[in-house]
Amino acid sequence: MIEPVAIQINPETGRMSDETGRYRKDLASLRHLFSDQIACDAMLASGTEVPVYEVVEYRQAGSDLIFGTTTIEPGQVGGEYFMTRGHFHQRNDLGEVYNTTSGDGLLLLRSRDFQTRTLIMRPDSSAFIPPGWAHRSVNVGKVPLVFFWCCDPATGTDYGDIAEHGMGLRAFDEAGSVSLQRAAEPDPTILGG
Ligand code: S6P
Ligand code: ZN
Repeated sequence: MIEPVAIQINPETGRMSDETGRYRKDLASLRHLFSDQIACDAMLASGTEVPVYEVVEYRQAGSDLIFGTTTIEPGQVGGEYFMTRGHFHQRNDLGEVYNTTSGDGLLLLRSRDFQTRTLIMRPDSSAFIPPGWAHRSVNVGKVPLVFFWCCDPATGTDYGDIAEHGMGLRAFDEAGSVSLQRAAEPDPTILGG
């Protein structure tokens, strides 16, 4: 039997008292995510690293649960807010829960047949992400967006579809307000049927 354990999580930084893994994504490695490549290159020109988000996780071998935090810095590239890559789960029967602990965000969701949804991310709100919905988190605020996530470690992450076809929606700052822009649905002939 696995021993029960309590882990302290700082709601404003996402730091955890115990962790089994972490990774960080900077703008250079996420360049392809943003629609304005010229603005992105200008931000990268100095060579200084631009941190975008960090993921910290806790897992134990043999458990059906994995959890952690994601912290997205405030920022924009040509008006488009900083965001995560976005992914489907490899397992189409496994969903996820996000609980926002700090900041203001938007959760963009997309199905395989290009339906889109959005959910507000804020500290009084948890998101139920059912199986079959790709999810991307966007920081639309001025402070780090921090959320707790929990799923089955068997979910797996599939980045290919979103990298190729996008989320169907993009979130921009327009004079201080969030503006959602709908991307054209991919042409099925281009998709190959
Ligand atoms: C994994 C879960 C999160 C994300 C993280 C980064 O199922 O949804 O841990 O991995 O928020 O997002 P992404 O799309 O870059 O993996
Ligand atoms: Zn996920």
